Amino acid sequence: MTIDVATGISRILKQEGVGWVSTFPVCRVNNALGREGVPMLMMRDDRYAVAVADAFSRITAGSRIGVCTFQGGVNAAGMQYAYAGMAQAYEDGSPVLCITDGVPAGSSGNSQYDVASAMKTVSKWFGYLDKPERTPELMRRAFTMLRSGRPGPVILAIPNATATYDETADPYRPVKGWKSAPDPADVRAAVDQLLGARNPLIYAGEGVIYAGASEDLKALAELVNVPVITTLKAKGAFPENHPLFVGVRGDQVAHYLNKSDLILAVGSSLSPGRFSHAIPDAAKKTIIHCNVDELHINKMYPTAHAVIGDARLTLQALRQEVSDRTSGAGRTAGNVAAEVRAARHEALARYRQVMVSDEKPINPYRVYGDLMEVLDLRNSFVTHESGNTRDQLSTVFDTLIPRGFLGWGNVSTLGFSLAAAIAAKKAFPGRASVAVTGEAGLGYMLGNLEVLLREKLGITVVHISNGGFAGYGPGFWGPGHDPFTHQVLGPDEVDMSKVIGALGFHTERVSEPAEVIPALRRALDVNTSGRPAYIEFICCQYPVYGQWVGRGAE
Ligand SMILES: Cc1ncc(C[n+]2csc(CCOP(=O)(O)OP(=O)(O)O)c2C)c(N)n1
Ligand SMILES: [Mg+2]
Repeated sequence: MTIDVATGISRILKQEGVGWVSTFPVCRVNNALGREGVPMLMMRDDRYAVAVADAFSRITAGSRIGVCTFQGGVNAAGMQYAYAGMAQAYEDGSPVLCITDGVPAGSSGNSQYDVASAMKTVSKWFGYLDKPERTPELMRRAFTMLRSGRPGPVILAIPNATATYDETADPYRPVKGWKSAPDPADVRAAVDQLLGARNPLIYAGEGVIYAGASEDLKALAELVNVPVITTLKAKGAFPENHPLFVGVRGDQVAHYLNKSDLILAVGSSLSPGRFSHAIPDAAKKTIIHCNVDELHINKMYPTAHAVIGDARLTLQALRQEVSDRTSGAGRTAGNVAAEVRAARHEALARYRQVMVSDEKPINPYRVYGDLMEVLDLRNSFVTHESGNTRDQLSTVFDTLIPRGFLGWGNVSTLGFSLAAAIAAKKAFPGRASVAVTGEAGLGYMLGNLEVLLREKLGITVVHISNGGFAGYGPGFWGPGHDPFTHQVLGPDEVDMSKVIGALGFHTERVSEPAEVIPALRRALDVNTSGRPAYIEFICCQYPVYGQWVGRGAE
């Protein structure tokens, strides 16, 4: 049967199990999506169209692929705006599928902005559908890239969505996705080193989550009796109430990174950035780097042993090898768990104190402590914003299940938290979904709040309202690093709960510490009937949080 490209793409997306597509108009496949009955989640800007799909892929660990469409072609206004979302997805390695209009034959070089070369800088693979018959081929390649190897965004540009082809000539079959297992010799070499180390440390990255390897990570850590740190993006890959869990950031993490003589990195790129640790004295440590591909091997730090393959298969192979060598006994090494507990206790004491503080304005940590109290940590989703909410939550928030918390941002682009909370609601409708933001993140999301009402997405936005970019200006912490650009109108001048309440959200403004829990409970309660909530907590500026090793306060 002869169909047009847009219809073919819509049908293939259905075959691939895609349940909805986020978008901001226009894109020439959208009408076919509508006709074929693929629901569209219309965001209010193109960056959010990408961000919601991106976050859906992250939260489901790529087991369900987020798909978005946006305007491209010669009039690539949508793409120019979507670029921010694409760059973020690429930076963080998220397997999102972006479909856009391609520049039609005969129009190349017409616009100043070169669509194809711009998109190639932010994608794992860029496909240009230059012949309608290639629709199944390019979709197959797209889903192969999305489901195999190192995760990253894929872009498909469709120059002529109405061109037709014979659907029966090359029938589409869904793509499974493939994994690779590590070389047994590399596994043996890694285990030789691991069992010979005095103070090994496991450094777990997001690859563990994408591989669905949390249980295997736990099993290996227990077998070898080795403490575990996770990256910001991998927060939750290891249960944070586990006796071997050190942390994501803070003094206890610095202590273990400094003390370690061997680092077993699994599923992390080991890229020291603004929101990850540098490895102190890297040249004096043995770095065993387990990664899905070679891109990150010998990057920044010398890799002593690489183990290349899927994180789950790698962890299983390491575990088997350790087990064989030790007759199942594993590695005994003193009371590691007691040492970890003591280090955590000492480093977190100052935060635990303010988590129960009665001071006014409210200390932000009080809100986080109470949030942990109110949420079922095994059946909820929380994410941070760029700014202090990221730094503080990633210091203290206990994450018990993978993606109970989404940490994001190798570079963290403001405004992503709302997209993440929406994606979490779509992925797990029964879970409470909370985005914690400051003023800046809130500013980015305002236009998109309407979506929550229209789509009846029961999400709570928690605003740590402190009248400025905490830490940028002067305060008890010192002069601040951006003293000319830190103040915005604060809760004394603007009542955001009224502004957002007028839209139709359930809103509250809370200035009493004792009211934090009741207000959160009311918000989560209205969420269950599909009504979004916004709670403004009048907070003090308190830019205190655990540091990254190798970075000063920024
Ligand atoms: C798109 C983008 N531009 C700039 C930044 C830099 N930036 C990070 S946090 C921040 C301000 C955060 O202030 P606020 O939202 O009030 O949170 P607070 O730290 O006060 O809790 C800025 C400007 C960014 N992360 N993303
Ligand atoms: Mg602020």
